[in-house]
Amino acid sequence: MPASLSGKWEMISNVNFDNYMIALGISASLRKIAAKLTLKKKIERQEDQFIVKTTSTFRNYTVTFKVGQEFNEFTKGLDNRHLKSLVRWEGNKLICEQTGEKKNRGWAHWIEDDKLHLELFCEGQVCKQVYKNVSKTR
Ligand code: ECB
Repeated sequence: MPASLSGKWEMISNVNFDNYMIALGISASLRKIAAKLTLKKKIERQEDQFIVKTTSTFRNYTVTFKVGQEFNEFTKGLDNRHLKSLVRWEGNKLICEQTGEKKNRGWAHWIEDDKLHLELFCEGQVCKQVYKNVSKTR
């Protein structure tokens, strides 16, 4: 059973995604496409280095970071903003603060009941996504 964030995950629920995208300033036409997607995550971890790949039939997005080391993030294909991002552990939650034009922006990942949980937040809006594990085991 997956006790870590690493592995392959597929979205099974997505609450308040539209308001999160509105907070990011995403156009109505793009939001309509994005709302229909079943997002997948592939999370790889090597010591404190993480690679988080979000994929879909429409667009993909990859971020690579080390816990505790601020990095420059460009949200290419999302809202296309430049951010200063910092990821830290808070208990069993992996938390990212994304500093830039938008206030109170970031995300949090954790495992609960063998599911990958994700909160995406921006300017008071919180989108809550849950992913099931689809890692191949043999
Ligand atoms: C990569 C799929 C993008 C599909 C939506 C395309 C356009 C809509 C534009 C912006 C919407 C904002 C976010 C899209 C939702 C998910 C993308 C990744 C969100 C994120 O920051 O994930 C973190 C935590 O897992 C790692 O990058």
